[in-house]
Amino acid sequence: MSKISENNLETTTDKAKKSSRRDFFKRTAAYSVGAIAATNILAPAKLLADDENIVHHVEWGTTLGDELNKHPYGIPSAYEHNVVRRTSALLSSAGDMHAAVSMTPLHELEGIITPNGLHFTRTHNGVAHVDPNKFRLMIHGLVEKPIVLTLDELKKYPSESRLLFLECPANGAAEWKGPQFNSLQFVKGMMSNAEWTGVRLKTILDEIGLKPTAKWMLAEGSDGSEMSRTVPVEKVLDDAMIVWAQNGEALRPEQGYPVRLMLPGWEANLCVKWLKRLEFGAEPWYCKEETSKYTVLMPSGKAIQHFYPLEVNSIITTPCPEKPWSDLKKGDLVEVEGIAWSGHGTIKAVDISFDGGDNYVEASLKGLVLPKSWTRFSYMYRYEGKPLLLQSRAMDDAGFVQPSISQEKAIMGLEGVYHRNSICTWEVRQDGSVHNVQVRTDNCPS
Ligand SMILES: Nc1nc2c(c(=O)[nH]1)N[C@H]1C(S)=C(S)[C@@H](COP(=O)(O)O)O[C@H]1N2
Ligand SMILES: [Mo]
Repeated sequence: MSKISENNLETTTDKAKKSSRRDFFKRTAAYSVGAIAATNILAPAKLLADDENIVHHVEWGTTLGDELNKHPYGIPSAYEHNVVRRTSALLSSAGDMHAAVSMTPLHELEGIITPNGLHFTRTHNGVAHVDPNKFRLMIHGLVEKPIVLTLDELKKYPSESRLLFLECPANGAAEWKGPQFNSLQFVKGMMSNAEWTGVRLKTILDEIGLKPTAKWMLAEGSDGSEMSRTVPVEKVLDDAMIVWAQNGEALRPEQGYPVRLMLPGWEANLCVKWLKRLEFGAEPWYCKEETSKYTVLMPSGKAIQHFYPLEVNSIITTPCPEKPWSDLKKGDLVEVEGIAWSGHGTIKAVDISFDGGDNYVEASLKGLVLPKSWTRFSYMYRYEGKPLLLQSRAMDDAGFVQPSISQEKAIMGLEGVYHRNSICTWEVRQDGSVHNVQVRTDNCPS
């Protein structure tokens, strides 16, 4: 296969520990064999008359279960111990895990909600632990009535809940130079999707009055990094939120407890955590995070500033390097699944290619299809037992289509760090193993 460039790096995920999940899958197949045979989704596993797991003799059925006060706050099954966020020394400041990122195990997620304990986390100075009684939010600058709010006061405003993705613009940054990680978690895990609850910033500003000269808002965090970004006032008045809840409970410390800024569809870096101050001004602040970082370097040597929304994007999550098709046999009907999202709006359609982008079929979108939120896509495929170059290509309702790697490189050059949204390719080999590769389809620098 000459059109792919190989990835030689070992995966950092622990495939060996996945056996408990695989056993469970087999057991389910055997148990519901009648229904499955009718639709011919799986070749029915051989039923063994002496399989003692089918009806009786399971150890949990012959003893008392746990007392209900054992875990006042619930925890996942011990068998799911391998479903965790992961860090990489490569994606940290010289291996220091205070200025680092931990990645969501996308291959283990179902639906579109990321459980709070699995939300990807990026910090510049470690996870701050804010005392909610000492929390204050100051809103000042070009406003009529500057205010300082306590947490209780903030929560008195009418609240709103929205399903929104959060993605670091550096998601997949290592991949600009060629395939780096043979892992979905490390290629695309700097993103998550959750239901966020809080107040629209516009609601507060309607009350305290924005001066007509206010064009920009500075958001500043209270953690040791005092991370700051400036946001144009149009976005602030459009759909910006100050949120205090995530999937129905208080924000996790990692996500900015007690309060963070949420800018739907925009770079997660702008969504300042452990929020302490919003200041309105006439000009952008040009903070460190928008001058030396989070600018987009173009081939000309010039850099684009104020580059905010995340582009239309998608990734196949089944199969993937962590979830190979090794158990499949020729003729099995199997579901290809993935996630699509766009900071510009709602996902319109997702195409899937099995041959590296020469031909595409349309996937179906399943479940909720919402703006600036993950959308699940699915395609039932008859496995031919042959090698594949699997790709997904998403389109949004703003008219954007995910570019090929060649198209993206032709415009953005090779020195990119942020906003990588080109089509990803999983190579499915003859043995069903899945590998992160890059496909060159037209004339462009490789
Ligand atoms: N105060 C503060 N806010 C912050 C950061 C930080 O280090 N400090 N990191 C930013 C970056 S770079 C990203 S990608 C997102 C990550 O949000 P998450 O950790 O909730 O996923 O938070 C942003 N907000
Ligand atoms: Mo980030």
